[in-house]
Amino acid sequence: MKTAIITGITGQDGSYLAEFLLNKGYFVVGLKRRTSSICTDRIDSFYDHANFKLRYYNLNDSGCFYRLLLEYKPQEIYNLAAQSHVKVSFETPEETVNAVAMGPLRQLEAIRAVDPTIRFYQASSSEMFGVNPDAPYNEESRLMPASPYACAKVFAHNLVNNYRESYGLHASSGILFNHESPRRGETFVTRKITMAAAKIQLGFQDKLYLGNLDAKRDWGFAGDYVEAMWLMLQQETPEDYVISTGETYSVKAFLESVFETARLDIEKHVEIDPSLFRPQEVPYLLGDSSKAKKKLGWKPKIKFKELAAMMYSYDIKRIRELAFEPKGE
Ligand code: NAP
Ligand code: G4F
Repeated sequence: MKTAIITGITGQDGSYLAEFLLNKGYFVVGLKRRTSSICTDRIDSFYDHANFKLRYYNLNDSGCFYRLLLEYKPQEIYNLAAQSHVKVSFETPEETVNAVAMGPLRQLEAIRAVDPTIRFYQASSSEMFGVNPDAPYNEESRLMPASPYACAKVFAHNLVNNYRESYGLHASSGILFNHESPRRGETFVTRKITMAAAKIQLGFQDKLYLGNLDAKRDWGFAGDYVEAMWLMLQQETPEDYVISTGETYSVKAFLESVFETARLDIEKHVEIDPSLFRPQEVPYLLGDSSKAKKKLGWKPKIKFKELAAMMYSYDIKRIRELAFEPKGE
């Protein structure tokens, strides 16, 4: 039985990847940082699985990572942990860069020392293309990061390449474009919109405040994207891959799609809040994942409209259940 370590297990991608690997028969060690509230909602469905173990780890903690490698002897490591919110990275740049850039450095050093045959996946991001005007972006496109988060991701991305070339590690970066799901963090724009629409529809909220509606993103479904992570580590040769849908839509288009499904009036319920704009914006992201299609045989299954409808229908069902379920005796 193969063993995989996943950092960031409590996040959106960590939970989908763990389910995917458990279904493939892996033993999965999920790493969670200590938080004052337990926060295991996304992993409750497999928390008690016989082949799953939850352990503590923080991206700052090198010694902890060495011990985990020695204890579990994994064949694969997926580094998904990060302070992943771009706007927050302008407010907490040092914490973000320490986790996002230095975390993978510490992990790669541990792999090199403990077992250089371990295969490593790094969660790189389309944010790294930043303000590069020449979309669509592929693996060769110029990186022009526009936030502390993206600068740190570029560092980690280059480092993976450096450790691959210098030490022969099987280390790959997936340059993933935005991917969403009903498990998306509630402060990212898609989930903020679907949750607000559900609450407005059920009478629990009146206004939704948003920032820049003109930004365009290449939005896919997280459940599709974790398969690509796994495929990268099954290749004989480690390489980097762009993972995207090849279609781009504005924040406004996502809002319109959800509000149309919810039969809500944007004019009545949505207001622009200037404090939600970023010091520097990434205006346009569009990916070209031809390489992943050709070499990994990967392609996205769920596209924009279906994704928006899926997220809204999950939120309205959940909020209805939370609000109206019987409270017991
Ligand atoms: P997410 O939902 O924000 O999850 C991030 C995970 O990292 C959470 O489990 C979080 O723990 C953990 N974490 C944060 N700081 C940590 C630290 N110092 N030590 C240990 N764990 C820490 O992010 P996601 O959407 O699943 O994304 C997964 C990865 O892909 C991230 O690296 C992200 O930057 C990258 N990425 C995401 C996208 C996307 O569109 N989703 C696109 C490209 C790249 P808590 O639960 O305690 O906060
Ligand atoms: O949903 P967002 O916060 O995602 P963003 O900044 O694109 O970053 C996400 O995708 C990256 C991959 O490209 C990941 F690396 C990163 O970890 C994260 O998962 O914002 C999307 C767009 C932005 O242009 C933002 O300015 O929506 C705009 N926006 C407008 N109003 C808003 C809001 N974003 C947020 N979070 N909240 C708003 O109220």
